[in-house]
Amino acid sequence: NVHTPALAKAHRFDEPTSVFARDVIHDLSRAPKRLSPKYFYDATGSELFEQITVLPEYYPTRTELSILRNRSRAISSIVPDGAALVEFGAGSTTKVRLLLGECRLGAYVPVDISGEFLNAQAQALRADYPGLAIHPVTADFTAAFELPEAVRDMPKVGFFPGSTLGNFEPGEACKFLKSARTILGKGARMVIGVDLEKDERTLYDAYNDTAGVTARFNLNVLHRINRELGGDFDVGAFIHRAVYNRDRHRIEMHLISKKALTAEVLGQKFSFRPGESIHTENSYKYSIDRFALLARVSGWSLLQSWTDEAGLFSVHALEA
Ligand code: AVI
Repeated sequence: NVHTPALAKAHRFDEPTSVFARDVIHDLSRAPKRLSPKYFYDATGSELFEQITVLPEYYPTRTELSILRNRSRAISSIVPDGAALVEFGAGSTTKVRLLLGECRLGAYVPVDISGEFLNAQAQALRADYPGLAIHPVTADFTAAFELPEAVRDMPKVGFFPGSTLGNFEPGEACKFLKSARTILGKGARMVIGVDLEKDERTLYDAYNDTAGVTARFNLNVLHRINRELGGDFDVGAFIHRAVYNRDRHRIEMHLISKKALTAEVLGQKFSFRPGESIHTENSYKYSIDRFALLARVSGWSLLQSWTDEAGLFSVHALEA
């Protein structure tokens, strides 16, 4: 499992099947080169992402929080009494806490690949909401997983804030929404946060902050390869580039090699031309209509959408 710190700690290069190693070798062997954005989030990357969420230029987190806060009653009204709220990729409990006051939940089911973090968060939530049944599930939420037996007969509501859906390719986003529908079952509902398409300047600035945190976040994936896979990337020879691709409705993040160089990872050599890119992330931006279409082809219908006044971000209620 790629999130298992054991790989990082032990530097076990004898694990050719480790998913991280396999993906890195495979993705750097492609033309053009790429790396999956899921590998941003080791301990350092997760900390850098936390810093991104409070940057003045990075509007998504604070805007989504404002929508959840200002519309908590309306949003919670789609959650039936006694429902199990299943949060996909429950990082921190900040967002769900905004809804808990307004819902009479049967249970809260946070699902995350990192069991340790999940259990710590659940513990803190239990202290603040002693009456709430919390059933954490350690699983990769993008794949099929079983809901706990205790919530089997409860109505289900999925919760997927953070616009993480935007980091999925459209096909993957559809696959995830279909899989969520299967996991949650017939008649389920879902509350999902989605970043909206907007003027290019705002988008550009959000991924090119003046403090350089996003650059460090992007470059950290090379440090991670060096740390965990014994790579020898000259990280200082790469620069962060984030551009908006209007035709494809997405911010693209790249790491650009400033010069001709070679990096070795697990005995494999990768050569870079000056200016060559590793494509590290896409962050898709939706219009309400394009999101409604994606939801529809994925087996959901759009019940309602909420946005902030400036129309920067959206929160949607879906029904299976
Ligand atoms: C987690 N995800 C929604 C962020 C985004 O905006 O796509 C990741 C991120 N990448 C650069 N800055 C933030």
